[in-house]
Amino acid sequence: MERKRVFSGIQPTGTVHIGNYFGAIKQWIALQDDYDALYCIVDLHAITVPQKPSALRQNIINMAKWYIAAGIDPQKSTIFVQSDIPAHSELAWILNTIARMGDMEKMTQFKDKSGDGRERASVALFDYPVLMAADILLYDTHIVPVGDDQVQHVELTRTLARRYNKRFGETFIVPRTLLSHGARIMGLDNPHKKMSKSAVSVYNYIALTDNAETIRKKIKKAVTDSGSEIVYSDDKPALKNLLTLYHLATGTSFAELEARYAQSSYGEFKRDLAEALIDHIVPIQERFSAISDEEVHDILTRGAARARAYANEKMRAVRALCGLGHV
Ligand code: ATP
Ligand code: LTN
Repeated sequence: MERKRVFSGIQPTGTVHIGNYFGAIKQWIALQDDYDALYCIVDLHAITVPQKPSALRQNIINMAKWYIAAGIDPQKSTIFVQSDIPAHSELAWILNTIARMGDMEKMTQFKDKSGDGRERASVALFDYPVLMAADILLYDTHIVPVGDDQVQHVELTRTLARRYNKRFGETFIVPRTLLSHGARIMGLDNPHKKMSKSAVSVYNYIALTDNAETIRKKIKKAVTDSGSEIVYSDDKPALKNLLTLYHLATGTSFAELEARYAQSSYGEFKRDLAEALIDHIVPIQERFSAISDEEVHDILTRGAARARAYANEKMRAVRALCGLGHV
């Protein structure tokens, strides 16, 4: 029997942080054994805000290296670059014709990202979720593992799939979201907002490129809650976030961590947390440095060939159902 498909992607926009890693990449690794996994580097999404072309190119290569260094195995999974497959843009255009302004105006990420600059935001930033729907639907994806900020986009994808199927005939699989335990890692400087690569302060996140000294410094500076008890509770959002990171880096349960640190100060707890993160991240950094650009180019070329074959076939069916073209 054919394996079900998983699809996910990250924008090659510079910093990869532990929110991206624990919220997305880490669960991709677990899925690649049981699913036909496609992991994309979504450069067309990245240009919805201005990018420096030379930096974008480098970020694409680096993102592929992070995928591999973290444990995505190119023998098991298809790793590829979105813009290598023009069908993503073509399907996005077709889906634009069935997406409604009312659907799009509900999208909170656009509101967050455009903020006060709505009038100056690109049309592409507004349309971003439709391109994401195209990414997913093009490959008959069953499962989309993402952090919780993307759930609304997968919901839109489901709406568009159903609407298209109803209007033109059964074509797309209606996918579902898969959330991880690290689905929402919060900023170290503000536990009420998600950790983000577009944060103003570097003390918001721990990047996968941060060295041990930087990680120690950032964890030391991380905000904590009032009181001194180390407990996992909703009314202690900062500690909850730090305990989540500790759990994700080591696999130790919250109950065990609470017991271990029952008599400890925040300082001691943070020192151990920093070391746990360093132990987890340093081996990934070592693997990153060992991968050459040539190796990555080969992997991305092979990935694109596989993705293209599937995408082209799907687009032939889509065009025919819509009545596009002349043959
Ligand atoms: P930005 O914050 O600038 O929007 P980003 O850090 O969210 O960027 P993306 O490329 O948009 O980066 O996200 C890649 C993946 O990482 C997505 O699946 C997203 O849900 C996940 N992710 C991002 N931030 C977090 C976070 N703080 N916690 C958990 N998952 C996250
Ligand atoms: N919007 C996502 C990235 C993304 C994606 C996708 C994730 C683009 N296309 C398809 C899953 C499936 C984000 O991380 N901000």
